[in-house]
Amino acid sequence: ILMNTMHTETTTERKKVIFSAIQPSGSITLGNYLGALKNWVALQDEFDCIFALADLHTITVRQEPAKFRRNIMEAYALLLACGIDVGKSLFFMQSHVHTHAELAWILNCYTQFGELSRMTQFKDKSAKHADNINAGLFTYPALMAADILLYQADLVPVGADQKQHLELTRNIAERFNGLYSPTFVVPDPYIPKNGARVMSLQDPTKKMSKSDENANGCIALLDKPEDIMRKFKRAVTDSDACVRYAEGKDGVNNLMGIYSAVTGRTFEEIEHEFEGKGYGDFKAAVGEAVVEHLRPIQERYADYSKNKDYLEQCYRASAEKALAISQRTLRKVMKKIGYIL
Ligand code: ATP
Ligand code: LTN
Repeated sequence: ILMNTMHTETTTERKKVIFSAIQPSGSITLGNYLGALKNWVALQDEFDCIFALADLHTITVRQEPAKFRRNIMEAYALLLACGIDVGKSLFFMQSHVHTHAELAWILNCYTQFGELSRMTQFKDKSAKHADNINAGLFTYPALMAADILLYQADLVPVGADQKQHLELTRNIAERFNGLYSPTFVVPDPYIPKNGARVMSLQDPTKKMSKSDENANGCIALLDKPEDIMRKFKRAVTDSDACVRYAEGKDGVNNLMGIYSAVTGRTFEEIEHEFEGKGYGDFKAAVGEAVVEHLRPIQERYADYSKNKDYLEQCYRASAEKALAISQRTLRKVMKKIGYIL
C-alpha cells in the first residue's frame, strides 16, 4: 500500500509553474533587477518558468514608436544577459501571444470597478499622467491577471510594489473558480527578503523607477561604471555619519539593502565592516560592488544586442510554445462561460 501511494504521489506531482513579466517602458533599473529579475534567474533550475515583456501594458502610458521599439529589443537582450535561459524557460513578448489580450477582455468582466479604483499604481500613474488617464491604465490589473492565470502559475516573482496587483489576481481567480468550477490555479507572490523595494538614491522615500525624471536617483543596468560611481557618491544620506540600519535613516537603509543584495552580506556584517568609517567610504564601496556585479551582465549584453537574428529565434520559439499552453486555459474558460467553441 505504501508503495502504491508513493507511486501515485510521484506521478501526479507537477513542477511548480512560475510566471512574471516586466514592462519595456525604459531602461531597466537596479530596482527591477534586485526586486524581480534576480529571482527569475534563480528560479529557472527548479521550476517551469515563463517570462514575458509586458509590451501591451506599456502603452497605458504614451510611447514614442521608434523609442518603444528600441526599448523592447534592449530589454529582451538585457534579460538574456541577466541570465534568462531560453533553453530552460520561455521568454517572449506579450503582444506576440494573442491569448493574453483575449483572456484580459474576459477577466475585465469579472473585475469590479471598485477593486480597480483602489489600486495604488493606478492612483500614482493617474496623478503622474493627468492628461492621459485612459481606460487601459485603469484595467491594467485585469491584463496582468490574464498573463498569470493563462499559465496556471503557482508563483509570481515580483517586487513589493506589485503585491496589491497579485492580491487582485487571486481574487479574480477565486471568483471565477467559485462561479463555475476550479479553473485557475490561485497564484502566490514571491517577493525577495532583500531588494524588494529599492528606493531612489535622491529621494529614498520614493521607489527607484524606470520613468523617474531625476536620472541621478536611478541606476540603470546599462549605466557606465563612472556614472554608477557618481550617482552612489551623490546619494542622499543623513547627518548621523554612522553606517547602521535604523528607522528614519532611509537613505542609508536603502544603500545597505543594495549592498547586502549584491554582496550577500548581512546588515550586521555591513555595520561591522564600516565601523568607524564615514559615508564617503561606504558609498564608494556600494558603488564598486554594484559596478562589479553588473560588469558581466553588461559584457553579455554587448554580445546579445549585436545578434538580432538569434534574439528573434528565441522570442518567436518561446511565443509559439506559450500560445499552445495558454490556449488550453483560454478554451477551458470560454467553454465554462458558455461559448460555442
Ligand atoms: P515604470 O516606471 O514604467 O512603472 P518600473 O520601474 O516600476 O516601471 P515595472 O516594469 O513596473 O518597473 O516592474 C518590473 C518589476 O520590477 C516588477 O516585478 C516590480 O515589482 C519590480 N520593481 C520595480 N521597481 C522596483 C524597485 N524600486 N524595487 C524593487 N522592485 C522593483
Ligand atoms: N505590472 C507589472 C508587470 C507585469 C507583470 C505581469 C508582473 C505585467 N504582467 C504578470 C508579474 C506577472 C509591473 O511590474 N508593473
